[in-house]
Amino acid sequence: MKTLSMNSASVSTVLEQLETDGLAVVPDFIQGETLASMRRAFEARLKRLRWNDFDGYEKTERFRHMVQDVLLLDQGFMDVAIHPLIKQILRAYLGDRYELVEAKGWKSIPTRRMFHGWHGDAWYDQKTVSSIPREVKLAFYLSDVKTGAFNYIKGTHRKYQPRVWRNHEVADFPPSQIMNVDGPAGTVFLFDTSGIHGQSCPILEPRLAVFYNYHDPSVPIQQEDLDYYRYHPLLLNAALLGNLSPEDQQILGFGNKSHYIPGFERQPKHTAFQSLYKRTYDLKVVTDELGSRVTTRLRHLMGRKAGA
Ligand SMILES: O=C(O)CCC(=O)C(=O)O
Ligand SMILES: [Fe+2]
Repeated sequence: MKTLSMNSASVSTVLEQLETDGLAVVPDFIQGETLASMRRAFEARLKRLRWNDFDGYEKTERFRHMVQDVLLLDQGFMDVAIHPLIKQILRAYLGDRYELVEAKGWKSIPTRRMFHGWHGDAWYDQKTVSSIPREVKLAFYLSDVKTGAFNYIKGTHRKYQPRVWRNHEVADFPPSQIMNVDGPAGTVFLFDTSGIHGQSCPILEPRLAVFYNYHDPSVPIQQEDLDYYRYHPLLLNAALLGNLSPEDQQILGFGNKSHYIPGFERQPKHTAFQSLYKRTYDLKVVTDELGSRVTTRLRHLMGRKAGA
């Protein structure tokens, strides 16, 4: 594929960096019309909050507008997720049983506030799993990133159970160990999520970034992610699923019901606000309908008068 580029020589470099540093960057991986089309589709979702019959972003925190299920959006999102060289890297690092378990992105809103500090990603049930199971995120930027870049402390992967790290703890690592992944739109990076990482601060311009999450779905998930149905089976777009190999189907979780919760209902939140909103909107639907009936009647009457 012309507009997704990585040569096979760099596969071994990426793997080596992933093993030793926990992070590897592939500059200019997504280019040209593929990149432009992905960005257009992503920005269309960022135009408004998801509501009623409008797709859009979710807002559950102040400085991020979340776009869920990006594999629905454009062929490029699918092609990156199961690119042959990416699969080669993931298979070597994660083993044969990995799947893509989450594909979402967001716009970070400019701020000087460190709203999402240093951490290793918590995802598995630490009460029953004592090892550190492997998980890789593949991330890419859809905007040029100069500030608010992804930061990673090299070599901290596979050492600590994932948790939030305080700034004073991170200050103990030499600054030379901190990788600042800035770069133009289309930059791809892969990281072992157990390493210490976070978005740097300040963020001076909006940042568009997408994160794909790959791990073995048979590893027990922590309770809060089960409650939220975070790793729901991927939502896919039939138009974008041509030519999938059996391996691709496995990576996308075809037929795997292990994370499927029939009839799932998320614990409701903001219920008073929602009911006020619903009643106001119900009223609007009724007044709109009455208004259009009155207009039709008036037009009818005027027509009769003009004809009389
Ligand atoms: O937004 C960022 O740069 C950090 C994201 C992050 O921590 C993650 O996806 O695990
Ligand atoms: Fe993270």
